[in-house]
Amino acid sequence: MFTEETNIADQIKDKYFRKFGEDDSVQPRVFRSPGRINLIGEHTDYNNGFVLPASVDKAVYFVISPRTDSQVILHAADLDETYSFSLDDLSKPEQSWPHYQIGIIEQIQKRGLKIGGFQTSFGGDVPVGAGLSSSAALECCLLFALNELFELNLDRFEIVKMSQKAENEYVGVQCGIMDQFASAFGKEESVIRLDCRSLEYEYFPFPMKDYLLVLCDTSVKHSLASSEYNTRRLECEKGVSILQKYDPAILSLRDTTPEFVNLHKEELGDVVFRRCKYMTEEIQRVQDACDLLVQGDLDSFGKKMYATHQGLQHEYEVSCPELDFLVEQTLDNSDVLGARMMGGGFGGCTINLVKIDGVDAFEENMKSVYKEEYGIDLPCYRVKITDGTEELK
Ligand code: GAF
Repeated sequence: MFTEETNIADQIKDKYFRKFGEDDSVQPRVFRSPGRINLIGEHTDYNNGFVLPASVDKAVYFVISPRTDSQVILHAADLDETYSFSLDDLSKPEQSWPHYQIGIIEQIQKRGLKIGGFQTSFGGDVPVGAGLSSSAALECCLLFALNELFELNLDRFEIVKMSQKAENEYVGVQCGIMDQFASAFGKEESVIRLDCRSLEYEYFPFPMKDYLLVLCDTSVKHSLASSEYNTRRLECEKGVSILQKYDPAILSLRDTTPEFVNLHKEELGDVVFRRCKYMTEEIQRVQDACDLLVQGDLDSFGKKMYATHQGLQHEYEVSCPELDFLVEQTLDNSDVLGARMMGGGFGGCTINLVKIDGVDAFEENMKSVYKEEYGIDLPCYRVKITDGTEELK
């Protein structure tokens, strides 16, 4: 992974020139797509609900040029590994890192769009496996770049949807649309309230003058992550199929309420009931949290973050001991307004809203207790909210 000591885009550009040589007639172009955080609204995207993500100052960069043949040369600059193939053969290689890029090319071809060969060095500083969605950043960045290079005329919505499809169909992860949307539509110092059904969105200012967002990275990823993710989706679908017998207008959990779910508790059964309860409450929580942001009431906003964690831990059951431990450690710290696990779960980061004056002490304490409990050095990332996918000129 690259560090911020020198400009990361320049570091990757250097690697590009070392790999492909300098050609004065064609200057490579440079694109950036950020990783994302999510303030509130977890697992709600595939239930057609609301989410509140933002894109951050940890990003993926592609340094890229078209070629005159139909070869694609992908150079993973941080691993210094290369994978080459022809646009006529999109078969899946054994190593997994090229799957995201090939998935994007497959989507382009499925839409009947034409691109030529290209060569690229790519990399960045989004920590992999930490729940900041480096995969969505990779997908959006490459598709955005190819859209510019080959004049495909795709708008940002199409870029988001095709990137999600690449992940669903080629990579094989049944993710929702939040991560790709946040990476493509991010805006400096703003969080995005996204309606995952209509893709209508609104920016809410989230200036970080007095507070910082700090991610504490458990550095674990339990193997349950992807199988349990798919199971949660099925459990939600099961809930919908039961509830719509009583109200045919319920097409997803977005369309119902905690009260209605409660009325059918027995028929839903313990597990599906708890999934539906969490989901309907969380979708409402996003709306309430946005009202609190408008009122400038960050104390109450932070309490909502804790409520989300409770729901994810006990009702949706996607947390893990390391995440619960980190959230618990913040409860007596008056500098922390809110904390919760972030992303799909079973590892990755907690997100913490911390008073700026207390951040150093907060990090010091978290690192020390985590080391004592798990023997692991706890990476902490202070993230800033930045613009989404763009070309760097
Ligand atoms: C992962 C998925 F990719 C997202 O679509 C979303 O469901 C998230 O988990 C949970 O909110 O990041």
